[in-house]
Amino acid sequence: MTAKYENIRLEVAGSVATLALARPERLNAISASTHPELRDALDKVEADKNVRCLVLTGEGRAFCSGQDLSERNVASSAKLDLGASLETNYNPLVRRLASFPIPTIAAVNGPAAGAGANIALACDILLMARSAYLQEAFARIGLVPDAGGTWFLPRLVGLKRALAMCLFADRIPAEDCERMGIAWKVFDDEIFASEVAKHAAILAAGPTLAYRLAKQALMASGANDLSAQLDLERDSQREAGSSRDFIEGVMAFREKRLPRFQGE
Ligand code: LHQ
Repeated sequence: MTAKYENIRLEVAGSVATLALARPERLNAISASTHPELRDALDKVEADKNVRCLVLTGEGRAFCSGQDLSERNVASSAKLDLGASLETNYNPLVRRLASFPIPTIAAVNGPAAGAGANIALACDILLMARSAYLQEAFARIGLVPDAGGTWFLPRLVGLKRALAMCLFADRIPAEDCERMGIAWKVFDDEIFASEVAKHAAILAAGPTLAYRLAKQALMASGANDLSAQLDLERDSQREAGSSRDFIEGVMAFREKRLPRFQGE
């Protein structure tokens, strides 16, 4: 199934949904009209219970160049409220991706700059093509990192590296992203698409309910002390332990075969 939009493309093949930003002539910059399309596509993915992995990527040579900078007349005398755009569009998108009920892969096929970099960070797993890079480009245009960058980065790479990434606003090559733990894996450009497909297929065949609970627990860990986190793990395990996938997992282990998880 392929859904038609103006600025994005949604394709569902089996249990994997691929959502591609599709304005390659602007390196997939996000315009105001992209946001409602993204919301609609994410609604569709979430409503389709057969879909068990979401891949977010970009068409053409880029992943995403962030906010469309040609959209706003910054020189006009009317003051721009960039906070409103975050409040209405970017922040709900980042919250939604970070808590999406199925595993999410950012398939970073090329440049990911500004909010484009941070939207990738909001996904569960980053896979990067060797030629790709992340750039916290904000300082270059006199802005502050947004779309969750100031939350994700220090947790991923430590405060000092996060500061350097944001203040110098340099391009961080894929291999450095992998070395710092931002990207899970880097693949040569020629095999990138097939590796993304392989990784997505693995997650789409996994125990979706247990994945969701694991994500929730990991995301909650930053605000919890050990005792509260142990309580959360107990509750999560209680829920996972009553799932059909748990029964299947143990049966498969005993029968020395691969499990056939249904996601529930
Ligand atoms: C673009 C863009 C773009 C429009 C490339 N817009 N056209 C901000 C404000 C409000 C609220 C919410 O939050 C935000 C968050 C943000 O995301 S702010 C940060 C926005 N992004 C950036 O600052 C990055 C801007 N882009 C770049 O620095 C470069 O294009 C990168 C480093 C991504 C790639 O460089 P190159 O490979 O050299 O490509 P290019 O610069 O030649 O771009 C190709 C075309 O794409 C070009 O158009 P043209 O007509 O000249 O061929 C660019 O103008 C266009 N483009 N990014 N964000």
